[in-house]
Amino acid sequence: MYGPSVSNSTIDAAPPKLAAQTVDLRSDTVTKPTPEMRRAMAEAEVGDDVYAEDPTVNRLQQRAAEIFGREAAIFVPSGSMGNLIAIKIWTHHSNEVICEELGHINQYEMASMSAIAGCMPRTVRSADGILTWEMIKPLIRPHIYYRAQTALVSLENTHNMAGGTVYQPRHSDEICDHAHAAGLKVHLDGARIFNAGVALEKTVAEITGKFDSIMFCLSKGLAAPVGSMLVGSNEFIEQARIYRKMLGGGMRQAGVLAAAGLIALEKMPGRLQEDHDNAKFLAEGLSHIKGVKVELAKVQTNIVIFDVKGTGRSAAEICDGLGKRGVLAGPTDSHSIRMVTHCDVNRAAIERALAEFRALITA
Ligand code: TLP
Repeated sequence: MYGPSVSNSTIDAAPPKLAAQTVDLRSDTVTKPTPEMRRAMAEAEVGDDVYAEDPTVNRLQQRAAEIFGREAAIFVPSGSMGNLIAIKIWTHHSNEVICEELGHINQYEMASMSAIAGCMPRTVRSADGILTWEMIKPLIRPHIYYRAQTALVSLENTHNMAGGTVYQPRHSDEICDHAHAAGLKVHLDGARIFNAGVALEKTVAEITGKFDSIMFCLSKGLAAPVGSMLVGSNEFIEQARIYRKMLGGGMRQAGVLAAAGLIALEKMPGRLQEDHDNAKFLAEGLSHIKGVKVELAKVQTNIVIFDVKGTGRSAAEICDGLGKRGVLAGPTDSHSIRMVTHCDVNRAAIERALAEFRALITA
């Protein structure tokens, strides 16, 4: 997709040539805008959003704030920028940010928290990507002037590289309560928070109420072409507006994008259960293939990460072979593969992916 060809990671794979019938399971970022989104984009009322005069962007921001039960929200070009803005607001240079080791902010955001916000990630590894206060507490630096100071805890829900795992709200609430008592802010990388809400049968407001800031993506399972939202207090969003501009993310007639975002927000969460069901079906099917190991209990949302060591082939070899058969997936390391279900792959497409996988392994 992007990056060099010498690589063993999902998102660094070389760009494939896509045939019409390709089953693209590399990510839910590949989702295309729906026909309704395209119509809304064509008809969107627009203005200059740097002057806060784009009515469609303003509507999207207001709806996002309402849905999350917060004072305000801001439309940002990407999830990565949203996370960075939050880190920038909650920290000073030389602070530390506690996060899970495989978290997106630590692995896939170009070290922006260090390069731009001047912070160090302080990481802890958790087998299912889910942190507890017991894991976080020992990582907090003592208040001594000659030690870097901890400023922020950042959680990821769902946790992408742990396979779409979900925080039980009582655990994330508990982390927020303890962190606040310790004088720390808590940010949520909720790129896929609507998937978590669906899995928990709770509203996103219910499961994010205690966080100081929330980033969520419109451009993943919700299928908007571009964009993410930052949500929080009026004061936080005012500061976010300044940093968004500083980072080059001030957009002008962005209503054409926000129009798709509004449909993503209102209409798409209601269909995510289908992606979760397809992920379970996929995982179940994979688990019957010789040499493949899937932890079915970990498949809670729309991401399936599975082990192929037992096939005697590397993850890259398998992805390469699948690609030639019209099924796209990406390695997450030398022996693991990630497949992500979304609205552009239906049950028949999943069945085809499984059939091609079986044929590849037995060939
Ligand atoms: N995730 C992408 C890749 O960058 C890995 C994917 O294919 O899953 N937080 C989380 C949890 C994410 O998964 C992603 C993107 C982001 C943030 C960043 O969003 P964008 O791509 O909009 O910057």
